[in-house]
Amino acid sequence: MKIDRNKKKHIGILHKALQEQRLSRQEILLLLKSRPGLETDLLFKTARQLREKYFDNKIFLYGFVYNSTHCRNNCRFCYYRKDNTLSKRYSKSKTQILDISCKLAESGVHLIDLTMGESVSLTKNNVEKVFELCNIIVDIKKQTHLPVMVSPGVLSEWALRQIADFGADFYACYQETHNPDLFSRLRKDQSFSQRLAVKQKAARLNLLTEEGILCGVGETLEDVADSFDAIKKLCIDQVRVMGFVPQTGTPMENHPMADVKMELVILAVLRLLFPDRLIPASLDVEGVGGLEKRLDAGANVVTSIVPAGNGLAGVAQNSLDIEDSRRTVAQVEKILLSCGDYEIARPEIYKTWIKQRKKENLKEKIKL
Ligand code: SAM
Ligand code: MD0
Ligand code: SF4
Repeated sequence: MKIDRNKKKHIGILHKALQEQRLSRQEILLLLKSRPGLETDLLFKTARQLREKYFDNKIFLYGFVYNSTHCRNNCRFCYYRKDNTLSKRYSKSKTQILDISCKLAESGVHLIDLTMGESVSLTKNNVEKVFELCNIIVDIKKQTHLPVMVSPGVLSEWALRQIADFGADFYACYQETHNPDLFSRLRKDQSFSQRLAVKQKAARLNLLTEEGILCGVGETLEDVADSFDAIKKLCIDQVRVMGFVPQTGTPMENHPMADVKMELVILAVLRLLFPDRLIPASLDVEGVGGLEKRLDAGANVVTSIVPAGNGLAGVAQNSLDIEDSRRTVAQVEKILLSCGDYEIARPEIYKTWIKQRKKENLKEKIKL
């Protein structure tokens, strides 16, 4: 019977993935079409098995510091786009950033993610502003003894070199889609090729890199498969998918929220294709209520942990679960315990992973 043949095919592909054999484009597309029920159950199970192979049951936690919500760009999906008069703008001082980072470190996160709207002065190589950021990176590292990720948007090679030299560990910059047409609709007036190339440049400077897919914004499954190919070529260390959340005051405010089931399927396929890389479960899409399902689909990092009482915003969910202290290590730990199988990793485990990846990248990325 046809149904049985499809089921057999599906199981066969998952078996191949578990053995870490290369999957064809057709096989990947079939996985992306997994139907809810048995097919997604098996897909998620395979993703968990691969995660366990490389990370055991250990979960990493990232503290999120959205230090400036001013932005020069007009991404159609984003609450902080320049033209959105409804979005609250703030810029935290160095003292505030350090204070928040220390609180996050004390609470038990493994990394501090310093994120900001794309600033005109940073992109234009304003030396003073670039070194201001570099000094913040140095001081966060000195005071928290934690690795630092920076998410400042597209930077010049010179600015990237400075942040690398001053000790940043990770550079995050999400393409959202690897379909240039869709990109130009989403990130209007921004260069597709520059945004892609900046990750390669960062990698050559031995920064670890994060790439991301935004789903539910009009992409096809072929586009998602293209993203997987592009990510493979980039040698990415952390890879994410986030479901689109409509934002008031933006051109996409009436566009429906992404289908969470699809986000989970993409997340699981990412785990199959990048089994030894970091894959976030972001609290910035459905808050803490969405954590368990993302871990069940193969994620191994909880991102967007935000301390209350500091006037900090999230990106896709600017306030959800923040001021009621739910995006905290304590809450996340409770959820991990209630799920049964997970454990927060000891800080050394994360640091060792980072060190090891940097070493491997030195070899791999020389070829880029
Ligand atoms: N301004 C920098 C940039 O754009 O690279 C740093 C901010 S970056 C972390 C913001 C990311 O959050 C976007 O790249 C996108 O993937 C995600 N995001 C923004 N708005 C979103 C929305 N409405 N729904 C889901 N994800 C969103
Ligand atoms: C997150 N809100 O992890 C953050 C953000 C930026 N590096 C990450 C999108 O969900
Ligand atoms: Fe600015 Fe980043 Fe939002 Fe785009 S996604 S509008 S660059 S903050």
